[in-house]
Amino acid sequence: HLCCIYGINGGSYKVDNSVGYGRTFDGIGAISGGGATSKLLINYPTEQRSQILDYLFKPNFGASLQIFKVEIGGDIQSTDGTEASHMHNSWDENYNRGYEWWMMKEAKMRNPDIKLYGLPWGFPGFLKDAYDRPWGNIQSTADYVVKWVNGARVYHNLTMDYIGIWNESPYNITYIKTLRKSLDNAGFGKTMIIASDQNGWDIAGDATKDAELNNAIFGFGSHYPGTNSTPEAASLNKPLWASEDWSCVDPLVGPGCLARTLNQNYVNGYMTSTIIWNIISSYYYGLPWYNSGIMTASEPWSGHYIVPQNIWVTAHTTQFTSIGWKYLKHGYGVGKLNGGGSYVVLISPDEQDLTIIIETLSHDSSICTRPPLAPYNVVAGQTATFELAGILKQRFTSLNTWYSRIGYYKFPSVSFKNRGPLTIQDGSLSVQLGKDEVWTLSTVKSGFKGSFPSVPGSKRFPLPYIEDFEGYKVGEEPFNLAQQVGSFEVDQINNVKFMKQVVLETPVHWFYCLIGTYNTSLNVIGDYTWQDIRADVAVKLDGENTTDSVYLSVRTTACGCQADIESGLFLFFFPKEQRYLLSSDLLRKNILVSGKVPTVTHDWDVIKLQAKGDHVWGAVNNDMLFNISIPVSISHGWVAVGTYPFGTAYFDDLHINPV
Ligand code: 147
Repeated sequence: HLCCIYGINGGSYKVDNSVGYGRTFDGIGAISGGGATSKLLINYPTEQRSQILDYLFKPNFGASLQIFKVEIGGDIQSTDGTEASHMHNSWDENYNRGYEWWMMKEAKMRNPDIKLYGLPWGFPGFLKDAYDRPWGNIQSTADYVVKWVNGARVYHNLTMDYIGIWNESPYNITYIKTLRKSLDNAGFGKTMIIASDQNGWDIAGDATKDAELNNAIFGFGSHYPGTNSTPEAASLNKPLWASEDWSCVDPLVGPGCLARTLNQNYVNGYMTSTIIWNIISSYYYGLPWYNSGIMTASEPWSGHYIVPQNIWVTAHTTQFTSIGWKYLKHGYGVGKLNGGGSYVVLISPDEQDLTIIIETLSHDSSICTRPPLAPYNVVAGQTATFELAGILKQRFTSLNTWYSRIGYYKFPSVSFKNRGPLTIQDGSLSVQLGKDEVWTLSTVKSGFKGSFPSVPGSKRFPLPYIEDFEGYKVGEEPFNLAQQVGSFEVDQINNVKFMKQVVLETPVHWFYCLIGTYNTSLNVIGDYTWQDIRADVAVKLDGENTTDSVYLSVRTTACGCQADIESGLFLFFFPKEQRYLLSSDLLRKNILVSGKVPTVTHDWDVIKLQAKGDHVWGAVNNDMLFNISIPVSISHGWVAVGTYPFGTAYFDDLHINPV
């Protein structure tokens, strides 16, 4: 009786490739973008920056990611900010904007085999149709994406392996076919289309009815699938991916959600890749989904960073597999454990290496952000015996063991501990499994828990702060200024550098982010907890396509996709009309005070704003405009600048001081 040998919850599990293989493993990845999630990483001190990138990308060191997915910037707010488009306008092209190019090169430098995947969340305004979608001129939209793929090759020597459609937004079948043809025509026949990066598998239904569509698509990618796909999606013999998953903020359940998902996306849903949102929480505290990266590094001024257990949970799979390995078949090396949890077995193409990954995550320590998780039970202890058959039995006599226990309030965690070799006797191998554990048993010997001697301590955003933009190259996006709506880049006239807002019309917004439907821009900087603060900025409207008003804001909590409903003290200056207004919101629905501006130079005019205690005063140049009491609800926040509506404006000499 099995019950007497293994205990009531024990089990014996076949590991056998003589029946053939399951699907091919496509790799574990993570996403930079959707949006601006890596914003603060690029100006970290070089030493710490390199360490962080090692934890993410270096093989046999940390998360050792196998796929790197990035946002194709669309000049739109896409969760934590806006990533610049390579084409702000139909007449504009630039392949050096933002930080994704840089980050892809850092990834490739560490791991030349890492696969790259690009996906737009939104598109610049010139591609917008009457329904606020990019399908008015489908060829133009395809050309726009192909230009990005080509820019990657020409300017950065980066080959895009995969390309997506439109993040979590309605797809267009003609567009998918057109994109395929356009990629082929431009020589990118090897850049594969993943569709459709939505929640669900509707695209598979369309592909069953349309051979050309089916041929255009390499694999189906769904978001937050809750480890499940559909029989229809699985029937088409295409890779199925969880092309965005996880989004955990909570350090208590994040690693557990990840461990369960990485295994069970294959066990339950036949998904051969899981791509984690997001790769690194490098955005200000106070922005949405803070700490929702597999790592956190949001203090470029201090160099401080955090390496959470997520890194080591990822390592349990990535350090012992490669893209192209085969999963065994369900029931022959893939399945659920009798006492709760799951296991997967993968084998290298030459059949010389074998890796078993086991997780016993309980319900409460592995709840993901979405979807809801139905109740299930995991026992406190169970013995799992793996019975190798056929050539596997002949070939393998010992496996290296790596162990983690997911920590939560009751139990301390263990992360990626090497427990030495485990002997396989006559094809049989037993492990005692506790609850909330992750195990890797593998012939691969290169597993390694990377580390660095020390990490600098955490510090607050440094004050006083001065930014004159002279240290940047033209076209660069200034550090620390976290553009939320609109795109801001350094420009130069007569040897003077300054920051310019360059978006001229409302872009095609990301479907889930309605702030992108408004005609206004916003760029935040500093510390979300600032209360008493003084800021000055020089502004200028010059040349064509200028905006009507520019603003400086303090105590602003406006950010992300809900920037319209948050508050702040926004001092709007209308140079042409020589007037100002102070509102407590970005959209100027609540005006606190307004009036004339006595002196306007129409050259560089300086806006000054100070909040101290319950009073705020503002000035333009040397004229004090108001000194009034602050509504009690407006207590803290970043400093911000922006325009209303879109249109160009220059900003220079931003000074922030404590008061
Ligand atoms: C996703 C986005 O693709 C990411 O950029 C990021 O915002 C992430 C945060 O969890 O969420 O967007 C989703 C929006 C809505 C749903 C799922 C993902 N939804 O309603 O299920």
